Amino acid sequence: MTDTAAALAGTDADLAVLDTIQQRVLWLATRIVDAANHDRDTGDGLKVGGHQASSASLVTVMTALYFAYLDAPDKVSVKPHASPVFHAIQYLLGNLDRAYLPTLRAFGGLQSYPSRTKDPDTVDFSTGSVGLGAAAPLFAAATRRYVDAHFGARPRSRFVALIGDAELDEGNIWEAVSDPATDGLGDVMWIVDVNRQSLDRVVPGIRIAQWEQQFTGAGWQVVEAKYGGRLQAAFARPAGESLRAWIDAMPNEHYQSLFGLPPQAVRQRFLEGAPDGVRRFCAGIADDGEFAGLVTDLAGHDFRSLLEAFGECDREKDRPSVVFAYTVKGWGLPIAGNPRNHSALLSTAQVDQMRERLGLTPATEWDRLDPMTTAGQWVAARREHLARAPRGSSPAVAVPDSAGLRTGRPISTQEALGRILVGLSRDEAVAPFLVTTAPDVATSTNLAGFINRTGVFSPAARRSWSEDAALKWSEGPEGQHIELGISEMNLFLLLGQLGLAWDLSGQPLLPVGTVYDPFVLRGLDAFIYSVYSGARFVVAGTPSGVSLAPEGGAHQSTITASVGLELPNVTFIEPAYAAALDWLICGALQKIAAANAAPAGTAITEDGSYYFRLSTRSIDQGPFSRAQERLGDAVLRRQVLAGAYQLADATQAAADGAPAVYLVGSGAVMPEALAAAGELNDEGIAARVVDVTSADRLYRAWQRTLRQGVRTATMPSFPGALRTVFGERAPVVTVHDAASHTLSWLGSALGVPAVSLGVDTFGQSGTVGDLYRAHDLDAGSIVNAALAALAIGAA
Ligand SMILES: Cc1ncc(C[n+]2csc(CCOP(=O)(O)OP(=O)(O)O)c2C)c(N)n1
Ligand SMILES: [Mg+2]
Repeated sequence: MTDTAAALAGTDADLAVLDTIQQRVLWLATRIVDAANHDRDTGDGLKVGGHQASSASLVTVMTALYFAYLDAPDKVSVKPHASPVFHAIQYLLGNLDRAYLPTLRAFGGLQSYPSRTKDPDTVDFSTGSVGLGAAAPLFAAATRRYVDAHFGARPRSRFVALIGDAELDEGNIWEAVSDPATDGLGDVMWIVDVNRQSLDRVVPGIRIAQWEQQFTGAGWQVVEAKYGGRLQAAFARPAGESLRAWIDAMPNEHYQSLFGLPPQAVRQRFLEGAPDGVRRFCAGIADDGEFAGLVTDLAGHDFRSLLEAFGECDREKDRPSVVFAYTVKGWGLPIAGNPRNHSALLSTAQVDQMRERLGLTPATEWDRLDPMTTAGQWVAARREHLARAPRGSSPAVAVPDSAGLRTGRPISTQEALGRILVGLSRDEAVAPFLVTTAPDVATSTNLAGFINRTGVFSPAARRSWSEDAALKWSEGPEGQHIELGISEMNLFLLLGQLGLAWDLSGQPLLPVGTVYDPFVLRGLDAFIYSVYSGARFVVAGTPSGVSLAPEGGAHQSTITASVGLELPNVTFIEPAYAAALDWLICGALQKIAAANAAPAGTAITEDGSYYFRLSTRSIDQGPFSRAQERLGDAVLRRQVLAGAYQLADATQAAADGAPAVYLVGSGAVMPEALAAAGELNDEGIAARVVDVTSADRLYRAWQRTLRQGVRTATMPSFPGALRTVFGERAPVVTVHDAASHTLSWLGSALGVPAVSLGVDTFGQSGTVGDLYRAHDLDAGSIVNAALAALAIGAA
């Protein structure tokens, strides 16, 4: 517990100051939403929205945190619908300009939900998709543990999450809590806002008991902040225990119905079905107003109870803690406890009354607390206490252009990835910063070589019980692979936090994750969450496509390439050849290293995170070597990084005046494209083969020039990346072991007829030959597609 909090738990005067502060926080949060809805003319007829009730239920908890408990290095994730409370607090602390207060949900204004990348004040964790922002601090704490073990201890941070009670329905919460990688994180404190309401309804029954068992079973400390001071005092009186037992056993719906009632009706509703002992005890409290206040006196609105609960969490060093803080949704507002209050807004008259009650006027309503008052001085002291030291900058990790991968034999991109990582782990400048992770697929995605060299991370050294020459699996604090259980959500949440270590732990890392490509979709929302938060990492989806032939439809990815291409802040890359992959992985890590090292506020051009779609199909590397001889390393590398290069020229015989066609492939299907080109060239058709290493980079280059044209109302230019490779105007065939749509835009970009081959139905078991034939990815189908494209062009 901090000094302030320790000192404070004792004095009523301090609690009174906190109460003054929380009244202003509640007012500002309420008014921020009110202004968004009533002061602005949006002109489009759409309701603006915002959540006054959800905000109000966390006002006491957040006031206790920011104005008594937190220290500067602590990191907090705020539940999405409490963003007005967060901004009100940042404003009172002097960290947010007043001009922003009326801009909630306006373009360029305060975001609806806390956003690391879009909000003007410092947000530690983005939230919005419930469950994800809640779990993020757990992975940030796991990241800090890793950073401390490898680079020396940082100043201690506590990782706090403020979570709605219905948010605990999200499965990813429990995946995060139960993963051994999050065991024992004593600096984690989750605070559940137990207002017994979700969006639609009062949560049925009493869920808490079950949730508490789930946390306890996963090794967490569970702390309850349930009853306020008045109720606790009542319980301590003779026969008071019967009152506690009665409230404890009361279903949520019954308890919640008390809030909508006038005080004189509360007693009867409260005592419906109560045993005689409870009735006798309650008869001793004659005043209806006092009675109603007593039975709804919850610890989530009682500073002393909350600070005691936080202190209990603080004292627990060896496991995460969760506080169940019982609150009232809409606390202090006329909509308090109403089961339909989730999106309810106070009327203008109600806001006017509230302003008046607080002694504010339209002229003073947005003011900060007067610095001459005790509350104003308290806030000023907290502002100083919470001021963070500016993040130091360190030189970028010097990642080489290539890990020096050499191979003369056929190899798959998946195997090549494993060897590239081993190569980088031998590079002393890069190795310390590499960290890999996988959801129980490390060995089957070829991370074994890296793991053999670097070991598996565990906070304490662990004895190995098996001796395996091929895989060492030695676990200890110096290990650089973090193994997860089978949870793709956890993979992307951990990658996201490793990818933010430069910010939240002051230590740039180079995180690399692997996952079976079809199951990228299983973690997609966490993937989106992490890149929306600004995290930078590399993820390899492997194996991928129907090229994983024997495994069948459940393991064959189809739409992942489209997903990779369309995800903002993600660069999607799918090379065919090992040497190209080497350049591309190193290029990605170079960009991550540079962006991580850039001082805050610098404008940097970066690609965000990187998604490599890799295959287990070994292919002959000869064609790439020949392209290397033809183009030279420097030119070829530049083109590979830009997104495409010519893998094979048309043969001379076919070149003189022959009809021309481009066979454009990506990934594991390049051998079929080459074979088809051979056949076409033999038939007198000038077929050139283009290997698309990043459909995403090509597409972006095209879109950039188009948008430029749109914005300036001028003729768009033809992007360089396409011009270099497609020198001639000729029909194209696109070939991809992924949805045919992924590359089908090329025809439009080049202004030529296009036939797109790809996998548009679910796969099945078979051989690569069987499946390529079934999906028209075999050389014969590619030849026919070329003839069709030529025919369309000629028609
Ligand atoms: C993944 C996801 N699903 C649905 C929603 C829509 N939603 C927003 S809040 C909410 C209910 C939240 O209830 P609770 O967590 O108890 O919050 P509170 O009562 O504090 O508002 C729902 C369903 C969402 N934001 N994210
Ligand atoms: Mg709730």
